Amino acid sequence: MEIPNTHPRKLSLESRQKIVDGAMDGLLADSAMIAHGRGEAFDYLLGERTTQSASRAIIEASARLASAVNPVISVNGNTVLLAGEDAIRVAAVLGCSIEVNLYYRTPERVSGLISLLEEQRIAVSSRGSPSGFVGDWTEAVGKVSFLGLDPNFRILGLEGPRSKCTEAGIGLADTILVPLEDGDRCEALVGLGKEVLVIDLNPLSRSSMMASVTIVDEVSRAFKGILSELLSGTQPPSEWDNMSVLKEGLREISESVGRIPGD
Ligand code: PTJ
Repeated sequence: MEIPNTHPRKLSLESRQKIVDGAMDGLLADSAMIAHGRGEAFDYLLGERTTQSASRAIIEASARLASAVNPVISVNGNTVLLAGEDAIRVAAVLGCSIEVNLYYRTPERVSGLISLLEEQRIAVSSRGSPSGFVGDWTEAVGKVSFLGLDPNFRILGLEGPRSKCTEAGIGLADTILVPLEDGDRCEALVGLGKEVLVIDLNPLSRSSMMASVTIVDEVSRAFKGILSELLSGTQPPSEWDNMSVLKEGLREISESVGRIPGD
């Protein structure tokens, strides 16, 4: 359905449609719509904007990604549907891999999501380089590896299929960017000594609280913010008090009262 540009909830309705289409194509977990609805509710409370505290977290996460030796971007079903192209742009700038790592893992979903990423790669390449990028964009985008199909490694401290990952990706990574992560896996990755950078609209989720840096923002907005930070030059990582930034996020939610979403 074509949504007119003037519709105040256009972006939100388009995101919903991506999730509906992804579910019909068998790419998403059965509970993906519940997760999306929870995210939408928090985004509504935040005023559907990147708040000041989220901007600070984007700057810090970008600094840590830029200074990482072996960064990787971990994606699940919702992330590929909502922000796959944005994730590929960030991976191309960083020169890192994207690993499909699912909570509700089936080989069919992993291969379906990797096929979708391959389609998105073509679109990202053909739309040209983002402003500030120096180098051969087509080559940088072409070099991004999509991992996850043949897991050969386990995340220690986690039971079952969700512990499966690849050694070349999450296994050897020192820094992992994980949107919409689950709390247990986040805790296990932090326990392994990795830097875990989470994107989650819910500042009270276990992953938000467990992460090294939490970006309380919508996944596609957060990736766009990271891309722009990486391309404008990052500072070295700083001392970071994640809990105080999460509290600031909660304060910003209460300050959104009176703001009309879409404004
Ligand atoms: O694809 P899979 O199998 O890995 O499954 C993915 C889901 C998302 C279904 C699974 O990880 C899950 O059930 O997640 P949760 O526990 O519901 O957590 C999702 C978190 O992401 C919640 O805290 C939501 O607020 C948040 N969230 C949802 N949509 C967005 C979001 N954060 C940022 N941007 C969004 N668009």
